[in-house]
Formats: sequence, C-alpha cells, structure tokens
Amino acid sequence: MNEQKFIAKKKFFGKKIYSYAWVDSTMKIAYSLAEEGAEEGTVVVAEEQSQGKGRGNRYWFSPVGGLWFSIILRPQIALPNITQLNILGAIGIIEAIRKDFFLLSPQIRWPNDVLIRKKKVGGVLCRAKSMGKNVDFIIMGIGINLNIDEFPSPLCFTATSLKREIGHYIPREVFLSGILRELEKLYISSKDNFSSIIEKARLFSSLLGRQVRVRMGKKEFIGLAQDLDERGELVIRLENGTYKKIDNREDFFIR
Ligand code: BT5
Repeated sequence: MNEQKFIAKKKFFGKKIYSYAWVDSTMKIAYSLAEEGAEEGTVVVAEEQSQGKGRGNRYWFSPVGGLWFSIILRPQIALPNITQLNILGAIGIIEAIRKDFFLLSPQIRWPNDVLIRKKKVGGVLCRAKSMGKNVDFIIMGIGINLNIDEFPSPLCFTATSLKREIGHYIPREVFLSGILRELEKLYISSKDNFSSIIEKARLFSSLLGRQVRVRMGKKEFIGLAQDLDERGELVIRLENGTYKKIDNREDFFIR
C-alpha cells in the first residue's frame, strides 16, 4: 500500500511531511507540490524510490532502509546559488551524523557528497525553478544510506551506510527529525551569513589540500584543491601556478 500520510508538526522544516511507502522520486513529488504553492519547509519522504536521481540525471540507489527526502525551499535570492545550497545540505547531513554518532568523522566531498572513511554515505541534489531572474523555488533532495546492509556492484566499493559504520539499526523517523532540525538551523543562519557554513565546509572537507582532477565537458585539468570562496566555489591552484574557480556544474573527480 502506498498510502499518503500527512503529519503536522510545529517546526518550520517538516511542519508538513508527506510520507510515502514508495515513489519514483521524491524530487518529482516535491516539485509538483511546490508548483501548486506548497509552503517553504514542506518535506516529501519515501521508504523506497524506483527512479532516485543524482546530479546530471545519474542513478541514485534508493531501496528500503535508506532515508530519501526532498524539502521545498523558497529563498529570497535573485539567482539560485545552487552550489551554496548543496554545501548547506551536505553540512546538514554531517551535523546530524556528528550529533548522534560522535565517533564517526563524516566529511564533505565538495560540493554535495558526504563520506565516511572515504565511502559515500549520503548525497544532495538541488533543483531550481526560476521565474525570469528570480528563483520561484528550490527543491533540496537528500539521500542518506541509513540501514542499508548490501550495495550492488559497483556501489559496494564506493558506498557505505550508517548502520554498517556504527553496527546497529537507526530509526528513520528519529534521524529525519534530527536532520531537519540541523538543516533548518543552517538555512536560517545562512540568510544573513553564509560564511559560517563555508567555515564548516572547510573544516570537514575531504578535498582541501589534495590534488584533484576536474573535468569540464571534454576539458580536464589537474590542480591542488586550495580553498572554498565565500560563494562556495572551489578554488583550484593549477600546475602552472594560476587559480581557477569551479562551481558544481562540473563533473568532479579525485585522482
Ligand atoms: C548525489 O548525486 O549524490 C545526489 C543524491 C540525491 C539523492 C536524493 S534521495 C531523495 C531525493 N530524490 C531523488 O530522486 N534524489 C534525491 P551525484 O553526486 O550525482 O551522485 C550520484 C552517484 O552516486 C551515482 O552515479 C553513483 O555512482 C553513486 N550512488 C548512487 N546511489 C548511491 C547510494 N545510495 N549511495 C552511495 N552512492 C550512490
């Protein structure tokens, strides 16, 4: 049964939660709700997704056991700074993990991956709808491998779950309300001041100080991941000594 539950809470993020047993993608449902005028902070969560999406339409493995949800955001900004929101989402995942499981050391692989011991435990996907120069809404999708025991190849080499890292089951609703609290705090504070989020992204970065290989279309270059600028773009020091900033439109690889 794919019954739609409607849970009302007092908070801003997750004040309204639409919860499904299965969906194609929570992104699609949240997008339709946003178009119909759903308020900021509305959440769509599913136990399972048949067509979970990553960036660039990549596949997102979303079986029962994970935490898959999307939040409707209506930021008052002229242009969607998706890089910043990706970083905010990843830091929200990191803060929620650190709060509940202080022995784990999650890291952000700029701009949207969360890793534990170099394996991906979660990811963020932001989609914007613009009206002319203004953002109408943004859907922030968050995927966290909560209680997944096995991953198919090739994910079994690159992915992990929180259950595998800590060795026990984690209740989904409890983790969801914790991460919504963290995301809400970050989102509210980011309106006045994004620099504290950038500071956290620097602190928890898996890339800074490392040599990276970046692919932009057919071009590829190698350099040192030097810093994140105030807009959340990654500053790379190229082999010839010049600097290049990249945003999250590029495909990104670590050598
Ligand atoms: C992401 O994309 O990491 C964004 C993931 C967002 C998923 C959420 S779930 C709720 C909402 N609804 C959706 O349909 N999507 C969002 P990207 O950086 O492009 O990473 C995609 C790559 O990660 C894939 O090409 C695989 O290599 C790998 N991957 C796929 N599923 C994975 C999983 N469950 N755990 C770890 N890695 C995975």
